[in-house]
Amino acid sequence: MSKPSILQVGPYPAWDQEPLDQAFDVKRLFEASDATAFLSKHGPSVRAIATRGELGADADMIAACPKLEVISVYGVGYDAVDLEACRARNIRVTNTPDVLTQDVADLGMAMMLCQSRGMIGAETWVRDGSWAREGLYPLKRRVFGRKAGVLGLGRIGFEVAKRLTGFDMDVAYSDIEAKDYAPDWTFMADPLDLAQHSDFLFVTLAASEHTRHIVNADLINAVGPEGMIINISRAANVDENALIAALGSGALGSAALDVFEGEPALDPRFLELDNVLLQPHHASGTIETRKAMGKLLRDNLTAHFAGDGLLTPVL
Ligand code: 8YV
Repeated sequence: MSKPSILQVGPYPAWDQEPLDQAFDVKRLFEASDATAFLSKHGPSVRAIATRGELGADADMIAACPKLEVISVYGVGYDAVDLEACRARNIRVTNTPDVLTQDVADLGMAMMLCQSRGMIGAETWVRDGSWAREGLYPLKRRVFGRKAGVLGLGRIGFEVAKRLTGFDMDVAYSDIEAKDYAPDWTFMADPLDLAQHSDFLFVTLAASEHTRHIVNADLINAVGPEGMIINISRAANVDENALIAALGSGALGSAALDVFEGEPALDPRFLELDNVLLQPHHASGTIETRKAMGKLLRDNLTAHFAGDGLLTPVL
């Protein structure tokens, strides 16, 4: 039997590429110099799309694949997949939840600690001889015992809140409704109340058109000049213009960001700011998690073509 044709939107590590190539007839869109011509040529035979969280699959890509049955996302976020186009054609969608939760929460903690304690500057202080020349590194703000807010108490937000409890923090969260699995944390229905409460505001919401710019100028200003916003979700959840303005004026103390509008390009104004920690969208980027994500992506495709139920369906 011939192997099903799949469209691969972005690269994967070699340990994923090899088994993918063995199981499927893989059409590598990311290697094409002319994506439109590539899609016109190969789209008609494609039965599945293998993509990544931040790359997704837009309406044009889906339309170019008339025999498309399933989209498998390497990532928990599927906001970049046009779900309406999928629903209209009964195309299944899968993602890779759970396997990445702990690592994403860990990076959130690392970003908070790194930025609050000025670790990047401290490293430079040692390397460039400032320590020997000028003495003690400037004092920074503590983390433990302060107030934290988690905006979106899903899988990742829950693990973030759990870790914050370990820092003896006063933890509150905001979500559509209070969660019965979070009895120890204060529920605040209004994200603005959460921002006012927070020295550290974690953005852990699954992105959708409903959450776009939910972290707006009012929320950012409510976190305030002593506060920090940590975004490990999607850039679209935060109004970047308002964020850059508040970081520039000091209305917001600092930020730590793993995601950017238009990434991997980013607004050059971020590079001018010394109160923001910039990370290259790698919260799930450990060898262990990426291997698990790759396996789950393939297992979903295999299950689909075997006629079994999808392991982690979105649609
Ligand atoms: C990316 C992500 O998929 O899980 C998500 O939603 O955005 C990430 O895990 C990862 O960076 C690989 O591209």
